[in-house]
Amino acid sequence: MVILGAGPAGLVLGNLLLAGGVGCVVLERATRAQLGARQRAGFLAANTVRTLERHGLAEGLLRDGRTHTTCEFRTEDGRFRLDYSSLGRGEPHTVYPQHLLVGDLLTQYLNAGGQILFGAEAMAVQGAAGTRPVVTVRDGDGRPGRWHGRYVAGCDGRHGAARRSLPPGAVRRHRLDHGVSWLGLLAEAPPSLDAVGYAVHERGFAGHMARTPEVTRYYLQCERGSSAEDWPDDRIWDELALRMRADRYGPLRRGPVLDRAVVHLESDVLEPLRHGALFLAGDAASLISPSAAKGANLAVLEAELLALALIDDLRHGTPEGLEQYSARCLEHIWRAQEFSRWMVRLLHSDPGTDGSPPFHDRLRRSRLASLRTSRSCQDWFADHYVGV
Ligand code: RFL
Repeated sequence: MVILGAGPAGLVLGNLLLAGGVGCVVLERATRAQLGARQRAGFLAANTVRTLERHGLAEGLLRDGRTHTTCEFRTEDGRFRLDYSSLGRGEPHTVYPQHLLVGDLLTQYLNAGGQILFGAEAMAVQGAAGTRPVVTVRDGDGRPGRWHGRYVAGCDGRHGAARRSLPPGAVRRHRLDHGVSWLGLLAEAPPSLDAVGYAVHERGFAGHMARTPEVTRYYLQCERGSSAEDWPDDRIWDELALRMRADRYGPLRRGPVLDRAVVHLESDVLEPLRHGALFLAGDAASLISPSAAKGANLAVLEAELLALALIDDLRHGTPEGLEQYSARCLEHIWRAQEFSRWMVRLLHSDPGTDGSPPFHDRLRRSRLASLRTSRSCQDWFADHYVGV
């Protein structure tokens, strides 16, 4: 079994396959140091934590992760808080930075005797329609190589070799451009509030998410086409303070900006998530906007489904799980996509295609008002906000 990519999807899959007695190799383009330094997600759903716990992969996050229960909305109509852990199914998030999770998964994989090649870039998956697909690779010095397996798992993200190797017409790609860009940044500063902060302002959206006691992630909606260089530290902090209404609700705790990048909010879903012997999981299967923090959670869920199905097929000769893999994942993916789109429209005015921005803006305010006042809307929100 050949796994492309050592992100959350590839490493959960690798660990579960090893535990299930299926041999595999992980091919990872980055070096080990690069992998450990890539800070991305942080909010893990209760279901994700249970999944990792079930397979003995949650020791680090249970020890060092922090429970998170509340979000705060700051709008032109005032401020309100939702303790989502006491709404709906009543579940919290666990905040545990993705690079720490990836580090834990990697350590466990290696300790279990797992094989991984760093600096090995998969170039293409060939012969996926047959029973012995081949992955061509190039190592850090440009030397070519080839890996065979009964199956290949494409866990190498949206720009990986798995997607590129799909022949035209083999799968459909459904795509949505949300029409919004965010500057995502990590600041070496403690969180400024004990909640996820969502600020809706006439100058654009601003978001606040705790990562660790020393590091906080912020988002700032920015002009399409703007670049990270347009945003020096002072401009970032002044704009965050304005949009988060720091004068009214309390100052932000400032610090040096460690990392900044412009993210254009887009989503896509591939259908089906399989071409012959090639299976897709994580961002390679579906890209989801970061508005609802679902990407890493979906990656873990899909990796578990794929691992159990592969073990059933390869160890017990039962192929049904593999046949159902795509349909089962797509059900979760589309629900997450729907909620993520709803979040975008809660936090941004949809420019619309019908020339009536003020109408869409009133709809956004009305959505927020429902969330502020309606218990059933809050229960629905909590279930979708935390669940995958
Ligand atoms: P990854 O993590 O991108 O890992 C893919 C791995 O494949 C390697 N690779 C290759 N290896 C070999 N050959 C090739 N040709 C290769 N091409 C690529 C890469 O080096 C990499 O190591 O994909 P995976 O495993 O599917 O995991 C997906 C998640 O990383 C992603 O969905 C999340 O980070 C999304 N996301 C969030 N998700 C959450 O659940 N909660 C969050 O709070 C959250 N916050 C975020 C996020 C994504 C963000 N960005 C990057 C837009 C915040 C941000 C800013």
